[in-house]
Amino acid sequence: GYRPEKDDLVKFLVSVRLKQRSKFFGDDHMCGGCLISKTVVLTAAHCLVDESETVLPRNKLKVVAGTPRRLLKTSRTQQIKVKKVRPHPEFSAETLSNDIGILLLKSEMQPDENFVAIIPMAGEDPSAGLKCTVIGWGAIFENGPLPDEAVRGDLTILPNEFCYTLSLFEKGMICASNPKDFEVDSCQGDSGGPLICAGKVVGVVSFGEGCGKPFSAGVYADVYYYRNWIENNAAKCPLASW
Ligand code: 4AZ
Repeated sequence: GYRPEKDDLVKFLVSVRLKQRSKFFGDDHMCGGCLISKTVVLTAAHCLVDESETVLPRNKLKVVAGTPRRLLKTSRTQQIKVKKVRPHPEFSAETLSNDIGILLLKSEMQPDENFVAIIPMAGEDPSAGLKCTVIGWGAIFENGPLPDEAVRGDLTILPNEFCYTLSLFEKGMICASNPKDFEVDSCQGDSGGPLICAGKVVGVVSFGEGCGKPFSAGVYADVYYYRNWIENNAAKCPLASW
């Protein structure tokens, strides 16, 4: 990825964290996510279950917004506990199908012009060639360290004919890469974070054949494909317009 001077997209990114047992340790960044309303976080299902696909208890999780730096709490940082953990019920850790989920928060995040913003979801099927940006605190290269500052990378949505050449690719998924620089990619720790195209969340970081491999691509859950499940499961929490 690259690091622009001023990031206008980091306000859309939240950190889904695993709470530590001791107050002497910071909470661990586990996954990215984004706010689709003041109380609903969109993320990946694989962030919300353990190895045996058991849903994580809500009291083990929290969501941090307004934190462009992963390790630095500021006056803009908002941390909220989780009321409901809802991975897609048909998520499979084996095939990675339906890798999308939501967290309902115990109280509202307060949008703040520069640091915390709600993102509208895609209102149509993404087409090949669409220019997008992925953002997260994921590893800066395969098996590399997590950055302190969120990193973003510019990607292009690829045609389905190409995506189906990737292992495990199936309906409900989209794939994207940067054909000019294959090192620009999502990676471990970016999972659950948003793939943003024209100001809307189009994908959720899901998986890949490693990170940054030439002629490969990252795989994302297709937000528009799952729109009805998302709407039904965010019930009673009004969402930003489609
Ligand atoms: C991961 O391990 C991961 N290049 C996420 C995204 C990608 C690869 C790995 C896509 O969470």
